[in-house]
Amino acid sequence: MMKSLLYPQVNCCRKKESLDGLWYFSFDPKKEYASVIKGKEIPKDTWMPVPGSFSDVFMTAEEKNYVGDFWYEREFVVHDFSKEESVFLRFDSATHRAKIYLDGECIGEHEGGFLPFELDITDRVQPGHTYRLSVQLNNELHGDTLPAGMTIEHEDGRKEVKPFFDFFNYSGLQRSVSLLYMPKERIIDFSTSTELRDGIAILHYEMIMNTTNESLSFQAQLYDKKGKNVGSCPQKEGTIEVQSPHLWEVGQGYLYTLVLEVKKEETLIDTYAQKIGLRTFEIKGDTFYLNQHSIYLQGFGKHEDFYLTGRSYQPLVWKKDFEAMKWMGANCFRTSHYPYAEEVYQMADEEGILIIDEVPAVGFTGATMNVLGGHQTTSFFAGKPKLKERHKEAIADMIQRDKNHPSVIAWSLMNEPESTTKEAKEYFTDLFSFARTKDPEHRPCTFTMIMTESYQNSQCYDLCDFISLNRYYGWYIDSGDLKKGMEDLKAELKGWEQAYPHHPIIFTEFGADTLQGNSDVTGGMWSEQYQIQLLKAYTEVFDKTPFVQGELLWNFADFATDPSILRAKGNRKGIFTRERDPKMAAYVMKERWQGKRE
Ligand code: BDP
Repeated sequence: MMKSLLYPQVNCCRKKESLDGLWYFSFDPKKEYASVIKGKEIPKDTWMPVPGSFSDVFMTAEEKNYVGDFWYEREFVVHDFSKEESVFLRFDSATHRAKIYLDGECIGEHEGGFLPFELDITDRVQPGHTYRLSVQLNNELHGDTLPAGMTIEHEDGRKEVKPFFDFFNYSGLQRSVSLLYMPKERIIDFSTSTELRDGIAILHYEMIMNTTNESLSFQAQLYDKKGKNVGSCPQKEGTIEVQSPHLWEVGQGYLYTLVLEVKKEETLIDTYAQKIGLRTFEIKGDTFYLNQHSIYLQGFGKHEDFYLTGRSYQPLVWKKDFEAMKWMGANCFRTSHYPYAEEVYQMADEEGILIIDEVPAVGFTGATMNVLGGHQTTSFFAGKPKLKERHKEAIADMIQRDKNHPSVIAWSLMNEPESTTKEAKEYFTDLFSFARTKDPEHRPCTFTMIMTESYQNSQCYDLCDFISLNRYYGWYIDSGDLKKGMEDLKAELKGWEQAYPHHPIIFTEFGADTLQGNSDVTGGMWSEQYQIQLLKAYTEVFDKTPFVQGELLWNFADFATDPSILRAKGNRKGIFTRERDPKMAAYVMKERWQGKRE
């Protein structure tokens, strides 16, 4: 049966209890606890807040950089539930893989650290009883995991992870955990899409049930922001026409509420409500159209990353990030390099900010530093059936989870993969056609291209609905030489115009590492001046190139990475510092973006 990834909801048919808070926590370097857990508790070494990334709270390198198995454990009580209800454990994410134990018995597992999963525990629990919930996590990376990397085992048994990507491998229960009580016969998914015709918005919807019971009846109701009913349809699948619709727009995230109802005879047995936006997003020729008007994308590549709290979902940090993005006049961000917490998309819906949603397919070059050694002659994709299976599952789950958000306008299926070989071509072709079957709204699909690959050598760019370039002219290439850098940038764009005409190109990454407060009147690399000069130079070129339809700066804020000769306390390409103070370049880009190029 199809899984359900619907965001947990509390209403007259659905209940939720949060299991967030303090859990016991233990590292398990020798993988001992799984075999002893039945009947025993894991050692209560220490405790850890959920949601949280464990690394930055510790005082030793061993703990911070721990790689291998580790455990979270707590108890919970099951409340009364009826025969018509089922009980589930829901993990908003568990990074990177998890085995779940109830009173010492393994009841399920999940691979992949950035998407939710549910486990049905109805037959294992009784109302009023207390249960021990133990979660065995593992944060190793391998050549066939998403994201990709490698794990080395040292002689003393200590494991070390080498990510094939440029962000710290934070892990743990980084998002919420909850206990859900839901109707046995229920809505497990639904989809929506909007059509605009002669000033009328036509909302298409479809409910997916976990039952084929033919005696059920269905109803969909649409309410505006004031709570006024603006349309309804008495079917499982249908359309609702909205006259004079209030469209969802950038900066004006007007949201209607779609209420889905299921009745058995006259009794309401399930209901699910979600805020939705009425909007269209299309590509025609080399231009993006939001609600049939052209739109230029301006904003950031981001990370889920903050001082101390690592990659864990922190609503206040996100509130700050949205305020900062609005302050700058940004209208878009990419969820580089993994799907973010579900609440982030809800916030973007409310704010009217566009999202390019990316799966955790990063590091598919097989190099520990993608910017230096990313280009290889042998294919990363040869003989990796497991990787493709996992990649498809992540794409399917991301699309299923995020498809009803008006903020989501496109899917990014990989960041900087090797795309020059015949194995890559086969892999990508299969993946792109798979993704295209999953989204009822048929959003555009893309992958972001590494600097060493372009129209000359990539075999896969023609699968993209729009081209996404990560470019570092003036930084990794033509370092410190913006004149040469811009000549190379212009030459590349000219080449693209010939090779793939009538398609939009966006810059999903461009930027320069910059130490806040490092002022250099001669504009040397790493200075605030250089960051400004580089961004100005790129954007001047963009303004003269009509098919460049978007600029997403790398990165919104400085972020944590593994230490290396290229990284001093992380990647410093942020327009904001890690603490969210604007660097001087923020004011320059703010002025540009508030001038609104559309
Ligand atoms: C690109 C990657 C990104 C890095 C960035 C950089 O997509 O994850 O952080 O380069 O080097 O290759 O700053």
